[in-house]
Amino acid sequence: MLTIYSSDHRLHHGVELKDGVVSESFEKPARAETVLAQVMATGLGDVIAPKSYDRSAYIGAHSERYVEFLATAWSEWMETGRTCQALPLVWPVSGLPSHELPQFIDGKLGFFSMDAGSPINAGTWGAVCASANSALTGADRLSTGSRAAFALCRPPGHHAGREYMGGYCYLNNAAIAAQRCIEQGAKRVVVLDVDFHHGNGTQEIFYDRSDVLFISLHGDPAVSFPYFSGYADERGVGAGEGFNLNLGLPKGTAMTEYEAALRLAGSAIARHAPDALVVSLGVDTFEHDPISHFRLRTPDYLRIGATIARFGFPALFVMEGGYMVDEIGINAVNVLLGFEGKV
Ligand code: OKP
Ligand code: ZN
Repeated sequence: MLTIYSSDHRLHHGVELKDGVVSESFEKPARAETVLAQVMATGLGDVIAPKSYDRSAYIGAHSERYVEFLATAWSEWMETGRTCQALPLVWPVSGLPSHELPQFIDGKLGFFSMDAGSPINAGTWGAVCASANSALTGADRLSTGSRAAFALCRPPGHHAGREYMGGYCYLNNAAIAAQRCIEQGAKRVVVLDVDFHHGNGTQEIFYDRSDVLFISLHGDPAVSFPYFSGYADERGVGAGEGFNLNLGLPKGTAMTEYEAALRLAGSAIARHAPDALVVSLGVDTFEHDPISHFRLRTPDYLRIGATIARFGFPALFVMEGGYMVDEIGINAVNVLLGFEGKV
């Protein structure tokens, strides 16, 4: 299986507000390096750099003004004389009267975000574009007949909505890839999200559409980030009604229950009969992940990959989360090896 990877991900090295202190984010460069090292060590296949794409390739999944904000946020932040990373600290929650776009950067940061988990620094936009371009390059491989590809994206994307960043995400790589598949002629696409966290951004982007079915297996939002999205009664709206499937799972979920949910996803995928399957591949479902609470083990990821292969559709795997740096490589690549039948 071909891997698409750019070392430009290193340009982005974020901070995180944890326990009242700003420290290094769990979402750090070593994550992608570890996955790449495992791709090489197992001989998964060739590794290529992403092609470059015009900013317009991100529009469709995102709004133009949001992409413009991401591209210019750091320079606007610097103009105010600050050199620390830019973090939002105020949000237009439903009780506040104005939902107009502010003119000042601190207001814009809150307007275009869901939380303070997506800091912006000098290298963020470069890394974000390389990440999205990796997913786009993978989508184009599928459109030209490949059976599978792996976009080793960093930063991740599935929490990013049409007009907001959050949860370490900026551009929604999987949604951008799914949209690209449609634009290149796919009639129907499925985005299957196996990251521990609900892919609220991907859900939002395709919520009113019937061409892209979104399915997510994730920790019950009553007790898991992102808390305000991911319930079973979110089934889509208008033409998209019935084309959104949330499979929330309880704390401590292990492979037996996980596989049952994956089989349910499989039936929904078969009914949709997609031309392409985009897999939001997070491995924060791992038993030792520091920010999640499922109990999947390293060999389980081989079975997840084999199960996805049996669905029988061309698949683009897009890297999302996974924070136990030592095992993230083995676990992510196990899914790909399982898919290839190299078990
Ligand atoms: C991104 B992805 C941890 C707080 C959680 C956000 C988690 C984002 C996960 N102290 N903050 O879905 O893996
Ligand atoms: Zn996650």
